[in-house]
Amino acid sequence: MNRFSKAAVAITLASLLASAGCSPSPSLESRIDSALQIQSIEHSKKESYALIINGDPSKIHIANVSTAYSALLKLGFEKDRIIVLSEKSPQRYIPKDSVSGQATLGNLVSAAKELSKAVDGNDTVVFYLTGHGYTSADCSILQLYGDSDIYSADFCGLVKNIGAGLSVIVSDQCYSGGFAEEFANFPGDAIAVSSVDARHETSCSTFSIPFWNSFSESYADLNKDGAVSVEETFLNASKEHRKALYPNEDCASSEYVTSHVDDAFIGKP
Ligand SMILES: [Ca+2]
Ligand SMILES: [Ca+2]
Repeated sequence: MNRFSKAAVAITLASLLASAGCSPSPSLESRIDSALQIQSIEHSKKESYALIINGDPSKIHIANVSTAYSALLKLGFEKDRIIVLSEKSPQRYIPKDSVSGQATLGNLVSAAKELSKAVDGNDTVVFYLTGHGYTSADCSILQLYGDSDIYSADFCGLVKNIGAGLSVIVSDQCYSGGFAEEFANFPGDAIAVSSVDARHETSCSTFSIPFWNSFSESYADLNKDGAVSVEETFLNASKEHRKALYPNEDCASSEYVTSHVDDAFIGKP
């Protein structure tokens, strides 16, 4: 059984339990459905959505999630359009206005499915992946919560199915370059950045904290046009990352991969 078949079985099982009255709390899908107001959504509106994914309970990864969440709010993302899938109990540090759940493969597939109903070609979706990553047979893999993970190619497939006008993918786990590189031939507009290439381990926060914080720093606006773009915040984060990990250049070999676009702004101008 492949990974998606396993996820489909898990979702079916959850649906059966729910229909039998065994689940007192609303499912992740129904909570996302309600937060995004999918039934009454006006597709002509240009919206920004975010999906944060972290499978690890360590403080450093939870701090990454919180930093990304705060930065997205500062950029003008609305709380009810930020979905956070993070380890065991993200509701401890994510406000109720945002939907949160455990970062299992089943929940990730459900979140992507719900987003695909809300999102269309005039919307932006930002994905942030953090936690532990590893590699097997030259494939980059992100550890999810519990006994699950996702391969870079499967993740790229989920992003493709969501169908945003612009997809921005930020990943900082070890071997995360494999995730960024998946988007080089993406059919839509995509910018994918990673803290390291597909062949090395790295330190996540030395990249991601400056990445998320740079959006609101005037010094990161390199061309002085009044706003910090994705490439500008990437360049600033890469510089800080290299400085923090010096002299280990392999661990700081961050990547900036694009498809059909060179750079973009995210959030509200
Ligand atoms: Ca729209
Ligand atoms: Ca700028």
